[in-house]
Amino acid sequence: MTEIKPHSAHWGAFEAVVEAGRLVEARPFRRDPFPGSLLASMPDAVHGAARIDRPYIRAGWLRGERRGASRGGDNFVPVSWDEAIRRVAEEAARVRAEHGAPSILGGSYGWSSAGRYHHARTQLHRYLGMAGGFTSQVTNYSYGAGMTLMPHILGTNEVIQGRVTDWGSIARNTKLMLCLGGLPRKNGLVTAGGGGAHEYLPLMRQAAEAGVRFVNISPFRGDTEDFLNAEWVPIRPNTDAALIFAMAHVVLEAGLQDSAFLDRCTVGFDRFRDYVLGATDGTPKTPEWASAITEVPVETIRRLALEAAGAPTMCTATWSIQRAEHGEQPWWALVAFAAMLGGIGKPGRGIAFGYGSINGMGTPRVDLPSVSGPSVRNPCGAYIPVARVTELLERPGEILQYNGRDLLLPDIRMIWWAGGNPFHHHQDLGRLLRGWNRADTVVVQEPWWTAVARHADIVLPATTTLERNDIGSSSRDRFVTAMHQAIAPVGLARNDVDILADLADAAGFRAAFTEQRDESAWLQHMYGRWRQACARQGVEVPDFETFWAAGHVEIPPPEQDYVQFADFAADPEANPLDTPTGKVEIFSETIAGFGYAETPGHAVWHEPTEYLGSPMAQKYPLHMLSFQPSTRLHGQLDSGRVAAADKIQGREKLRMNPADAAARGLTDGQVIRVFNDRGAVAAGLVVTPDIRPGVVAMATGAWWNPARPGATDSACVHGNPNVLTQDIGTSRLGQGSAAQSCLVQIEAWQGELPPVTVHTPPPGACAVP
Ligand SMILES: Nc1nc2c(c(=O)[nH]1)N[C@H]1C(S)=C(S)[C@@H](COP(=O)(O)OP(=O)(O)OC[C@H]3O[C@@H](n4cnc5c(=O)[nH]c(N)nc54)[C@H](O)[C@@H]3O)O[C@H]1N2
Ligand SMILES: Nc1nc2c(c(=O)[nH]1)N[C@H]1C(S)=C(S)[C@@H](COP(=O)(O)OP(=O)(O)OC[C@H]3O[C@@H](n4cnc5c(=O)[nH]c(N)nc54)[C@H](O)[C@@H]3O)O[C@H]1N2
Ligand SMILES: [Mo]
Repeated sequence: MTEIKPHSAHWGAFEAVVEAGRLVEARPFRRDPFPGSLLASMPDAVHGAARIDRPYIRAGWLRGERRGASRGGDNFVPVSWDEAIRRVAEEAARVRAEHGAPSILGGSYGWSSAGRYHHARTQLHRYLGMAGGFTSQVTNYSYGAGMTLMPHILGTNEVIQGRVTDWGSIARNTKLMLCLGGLPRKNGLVTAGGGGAHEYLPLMRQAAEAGVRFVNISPFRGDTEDFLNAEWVPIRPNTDAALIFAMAHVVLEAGLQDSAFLDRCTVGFDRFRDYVLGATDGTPKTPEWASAITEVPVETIRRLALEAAGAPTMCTATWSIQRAEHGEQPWWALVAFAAMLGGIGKPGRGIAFGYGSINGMGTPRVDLPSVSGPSVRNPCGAYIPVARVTELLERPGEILQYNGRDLLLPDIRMIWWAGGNPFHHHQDLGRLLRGWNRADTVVVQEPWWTAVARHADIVLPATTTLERNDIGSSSRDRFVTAMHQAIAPVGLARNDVDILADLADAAGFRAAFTEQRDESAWLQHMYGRWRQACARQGVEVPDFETFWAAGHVEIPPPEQDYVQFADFAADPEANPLDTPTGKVEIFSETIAGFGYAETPGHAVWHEPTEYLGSPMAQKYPLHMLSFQPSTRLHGQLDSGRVAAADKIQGREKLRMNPADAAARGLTDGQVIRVFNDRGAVAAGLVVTPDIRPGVVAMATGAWWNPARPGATDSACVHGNPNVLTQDIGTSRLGQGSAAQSCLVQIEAWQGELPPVTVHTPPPGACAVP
């Protein structure tokens, strides 16, 4: 018998087709105009050999190895749920009593599920918050530097997170769209919280058909689709700020800046101008100056600057641009440049970050909240900016400077992750593991034997969304999806909330944790709250029963184009920005006041330590970009067929220019060794002129597979770029991930090629029968 259930994932809403208790197909949501390709991997992932069948404890931990233990190479021992719960409860209580609440790292960063009630990280935070507190993580890997900067200079993060000027307004008004990092189509496969409508591709196409001219400023031609007919400007990575300063220089020299806008709506332009013209540091930021840094021809810089000043222009940058050393600078410079053009707040003009970074940016929609789960305040208040996790583990008791504050780094004794994978998302994985091994105990809740589960002491198998009921919802999408349970839990997997409720029980607060609601009561409660919020904004949505039976709710798109900052631009006195001056802060007294040499009060050019112009490029002459994968969501679905079909001899692909391949005697399709002082990875070579010389690019997400599990210096045989990436904060202001600042060298893989073993259970563990 075939059953069909509505469901959703970050990679799209779908119908779960179930036969004999197994998911056999994830059929795209009928209303989706351009459903994503990742759904095909779901049956493989949900029922595959990488599922964790039951709870496990690391053999060494059972023998009493705690702080300083080596993790990742040990055997796992199967245990009952009762024992697993008892051990975790006892250890959490011991650590809390002996070392205090901040010694538990429970930030648990990661994407976990689209379902908002069973969202593992939210629930873990509730549990740990109620238990007395934990060290949390703030900001994110996506745009941590940008989201720390923007409130200072634009008074909002809406310019990154959406609602931004929509594509309709761009199609109708924009003549030129400058896209730093391009508009990668693959990023539109994903919506955090799940999406019913993948509208990014058709909306972008409409803008092209309406005559918008696109410029893809990126080392990779593939960052725009052919139908956009984009001009490709193959810039050197990490040099975008220099390009923007030079474009500003051209506009200033020609006297084309919008002085009326600058006077009325911004502060600090004079100081920016003095910097660009060289009055402050003796270096005029001319096109000649920038061309030497960026390798963009002088004539191109001049032409693009004059074109932007002469026609309605939208400026955008992908989020990737700021995941680099000094990643705050190109974004801040772009805000200043957009302000010079005077288009902020005008139809189809101005600036926004991430039109090319995720589905739903610039999609017309009514401004409504998403359905959200319950949350609890962290009573101990300890936190780090998320991407500083290794530093936290490395230097307890020391100070970390961040955004004007001095944070005391706690001594972490217990690490707890539910719904995220630091051995996917963090940089310099060998160094992370050395820090990780300093903990007494690591608890991981995961459905799959991902690298984070493999490096845990206590492994608690979690259900996937298909094994429970939930609601999928994103503030960037018009559909709210009923996620009906489609199959029974796989193996002995349990829901994260139920695991945590049992732990709360052991600590005496089950009733507070569950609020005495079961799953169904929680879903009705959350939906009811959202329905009320909609009603307050004059939007009527059906009651829960109607929603649940229909499988989704659709909020019709608005009829008017949305233009971000329109009220402000029309009357900045009446509608000030939420900055200290109420204006666009081209110079920020607040940031200058922090006294960080690397982030004075306005955007500046800093040479990154690792980029093609730095001395290190003598030894490691290739700049490696690690971008979001088209074949999965980060590490999720890596065990599925879509990701597998894209690999070369089972290794992640790396793109390289023919000139660089020829210089090394390398050919398309061969397995190569990518290395630097931090480590080495195997990869499958793709030779293509679409990537500029000197740059190579590799998707993130192949599960970390050290040849010698447990070693912190062993080559990854599968192709995880984070073995090689640099683990530094973007600056003391943003402390974001700087994954894109990474130099490497490449040679043919010599000798035997070890097999990829990371998609099957580790020693001691069994596959689900
Ligand atoms: N080099 C490099 N590194 C990067 C980036 C880059 O550009 N370059 N990008 C960064 C960015 S922007 C991000 S957002 C991060 C992403 O990093 P993560 O969000 O940590 O990556 P995911 O693989 O999505 O991890 C989510 C984990 O949650 C698990 N999970 C899913 N559902 C459930 C559930 O219901 N319960 C439980 N307990 N677990 C569940 C999944 O199996 C998966 O292992 O990576 C960052 N890392
Ligand atoms: N299919 C799929 N889509 C996703 C995700 C996924 O895992 N899979 N993850 C989602 C998440 S969590 C996030 S945060 C977003 C991330 O969205 P982004 O950060 O925008 O995505 P990336 O693919 O990392 O980078 C986009 C492009 O930037 C270019 N680039 C890198 N460095 C530079 C530079 O210094 N200068 C210039 N000019 N260009 C550069 C690269 O060529 C790259 O292809 O994607 C989301 N969308
Ligand atoms: Mo992200």
